[in-house]
Amino acid sequence: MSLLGKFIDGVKTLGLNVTLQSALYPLRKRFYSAKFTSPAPAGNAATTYTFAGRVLAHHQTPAAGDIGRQTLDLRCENAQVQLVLLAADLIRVRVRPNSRLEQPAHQPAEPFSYAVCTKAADWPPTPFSLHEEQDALTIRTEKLHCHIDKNPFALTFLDPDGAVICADAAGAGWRGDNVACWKRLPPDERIYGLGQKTTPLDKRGVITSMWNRDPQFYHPGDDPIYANIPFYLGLRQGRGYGIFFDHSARGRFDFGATTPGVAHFEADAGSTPDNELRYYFFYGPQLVDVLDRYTELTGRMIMPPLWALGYHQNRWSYTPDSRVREIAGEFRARHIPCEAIHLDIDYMDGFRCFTWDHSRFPDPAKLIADLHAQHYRVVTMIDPGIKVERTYWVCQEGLEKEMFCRYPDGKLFRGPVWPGDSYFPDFTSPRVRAWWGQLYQGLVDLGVDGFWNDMNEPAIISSNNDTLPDVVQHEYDGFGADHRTAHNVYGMQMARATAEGLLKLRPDERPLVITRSLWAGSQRYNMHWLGDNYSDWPSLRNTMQLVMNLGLSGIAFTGPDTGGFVGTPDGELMIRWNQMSVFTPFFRNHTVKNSADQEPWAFGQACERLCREFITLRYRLLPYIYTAFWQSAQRGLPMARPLFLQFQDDERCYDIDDEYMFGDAFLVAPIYEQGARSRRVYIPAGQWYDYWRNTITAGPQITRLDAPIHQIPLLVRAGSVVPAWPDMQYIGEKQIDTLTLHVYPGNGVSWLYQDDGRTWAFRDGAYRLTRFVCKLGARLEITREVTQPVEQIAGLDDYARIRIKLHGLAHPPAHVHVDDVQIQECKFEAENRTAILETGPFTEITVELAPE
Ligand code: MIG
Repeated sequence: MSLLGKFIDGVKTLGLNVTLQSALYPLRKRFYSAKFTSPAPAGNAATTYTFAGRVLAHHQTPAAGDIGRQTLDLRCENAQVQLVLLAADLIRVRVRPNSRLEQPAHQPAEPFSYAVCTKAADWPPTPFSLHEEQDALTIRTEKLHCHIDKNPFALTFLDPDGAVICADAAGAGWRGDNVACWKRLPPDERIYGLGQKTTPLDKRGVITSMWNRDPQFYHPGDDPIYANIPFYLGLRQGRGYGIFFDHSARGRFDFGATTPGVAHFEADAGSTPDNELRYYFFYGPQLVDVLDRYTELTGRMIMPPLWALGYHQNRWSYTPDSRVREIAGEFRARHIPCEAIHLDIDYMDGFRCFTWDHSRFPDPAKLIADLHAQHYRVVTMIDPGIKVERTYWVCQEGLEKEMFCRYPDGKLFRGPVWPGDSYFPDFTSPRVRAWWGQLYQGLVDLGVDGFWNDMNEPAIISSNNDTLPDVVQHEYDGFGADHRTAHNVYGMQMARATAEGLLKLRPDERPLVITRSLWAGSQRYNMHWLGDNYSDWPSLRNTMQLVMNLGLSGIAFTGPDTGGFVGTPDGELMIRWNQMSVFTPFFRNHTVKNSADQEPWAFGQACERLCREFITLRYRLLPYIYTAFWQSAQRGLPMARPLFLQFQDDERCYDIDDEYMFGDAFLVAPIYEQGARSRRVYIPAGQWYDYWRNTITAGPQITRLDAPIHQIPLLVRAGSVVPAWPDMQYIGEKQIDTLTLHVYPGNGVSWLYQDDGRTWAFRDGAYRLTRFVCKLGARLEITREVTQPVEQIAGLDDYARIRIKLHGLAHPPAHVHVDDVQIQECKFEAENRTAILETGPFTEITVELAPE
């Protein structure tokens, strides 16, 4: 597009004022950067690295044989190194260049980090032994050995049998203000994680940046985008490990792209408090255990309110209020389940946060009350940028209380976003977070249920998808840092301010905060959506990689704009996308401003019917999906899991990124090609049921599964018990007294987690956990065990009746006993290969299967 064309386009969406400010922003940014960046000190230009050098002395605390927090300090030629054993499979490494030891803001004894919530002192003591040889030291725990070469200093992590898990190449080094680290990357190792990455799951051969960025629409391969997390998993020959580089500063990973066989990390860590290299090494060997530990260190997802798992409808923007009402009415009239309607930026008065446009929304309280009466939840957007305008109360307050980011000379930073030139709250200040949190009071009083934090990379609207200049200053919780170091945590701290504010304003309710930018540990405060994708097939396919990668980075709760944001899908894409989104953690339809309608009924009757069917399926599966959330909140286990997480010994799973497990039972293989009516699927070891046909397939094998337009290829693991609800239009529509258990004969353990779906009562034990064990031998046995007392819990369905659906039977069962009483009534549906029986809360069911 010509410059003029771009300009005209910009004026159409942004208005003349913002377009001009945006066009001028790069100049302004250059001016301030030049003004405040002192000529680089000699070291900054350094192209060569310095390394720790020889180990001169070491010191162990506490002394050998004592139990306590185990620390090994090493004095090297050029650095101080400290290894702290936090657990038998977790070691923290700090390398502090001698040249930086005297820096005034030098790292305190216990390093500050926005990611880490379990501090060193909080870990229980771990026994370890230290062995010294002439040229080496070795730390040994029951799970992990760490070999330390003395000349020069280098680390090798080994398993207790002596197999190398991960070894230093050049090890830790630094140049100028940067810190860096090099590890060996054997040819058969896979690398996963790093946050929201559009590249294929395995990151070998990739150079990728740690810099949260609004790409203004992205395609597969675009990098970096909104949410980057410096944590990766390595997997080789069945052994999995993890490394978390605890640096929020602008950074970069290079997995063998520049030097084959070497993985390289480097961070622009000049500004305090990142002036040391610091990383955490985790060993599995199971990757699920690495994720468990990683989320023990950086925190786990808070349980979301149940309504968050329903279907959400959005567009940029539903306005005026009559249009919102119309949409709400349509869903109910058409019997398409829907839980929440989102209000994008146009509900605000001129994009001023915490205000309403009263011409379009004259009575927000009434609108929200009416939507609540129709059983909808309402989510509103809030951006970080606060319009520069004396008469606007948030701006006024922010100025008076000094809440906004500044340049080194104290001048306020301004940058153009939706409302035009804006100030940016410094969310790295506890004071600012507390202030921001209570700004939500008005929206909470109106009854708004959930909050959506956009643009918090932070994004500036300009010709090159900009952000704040490096020289902008941040409080960084008392440590002080410039924007290079604060940038990546900015969005995380905004979402934290929102979540913490909501906890004060509505202490009994679990908050729902949806955010676009993330950093390590964000899972403690918010969920995420995938941002501005395209309405095309490659973006549908990419969703799987994005969701899996985020899950492997601690962020389990995310999902795409279903149907795609930019552009307009056709009916077929819409159907396929909805089929997949049933099996992504977050399920929301959203589209860009001025695009064609994208509601499920906008593509004709066939599409509407199938969308209805699949959204209804999502609601049926809610007890199963909620249980998967609970598992994630317990152990950091992603909900959408790459096959290798479940089948780590099967190397054929290591590169599969177009199918995944959703929870324990489902293997999902979405259709991502136009016109495809079948697809190739890798089926891992074990017995699997075709969800649609109830036929049995055995893995491992590669097979082709049929996918007529009304079906998504879907397998269920044998031995699963999948709990399900009746059809409903919204959560709470029905008092549910019958729970359906879909039983897929085989051997396995399944769970059902229940709580009130809303409050924190579960933390005091107000939850119910049921364990189902399926055993298939001469007969099928299903046991049900409630592991948490069954007293009445407010808001909990009791399931007086249980309907069992036995799948995959060629013949009616010969006998069925429920708790030793023979059941006469057992309905058999030959065409569905299903037997159905009705019972109550049982302990054991045995089924005598008829011979095939
Ligand atoms: O510059 O609020 O990703 O979901 O609809 C665009 C308008 C700002 C970006 C978000 C998108 C949202 C849009 N926002």
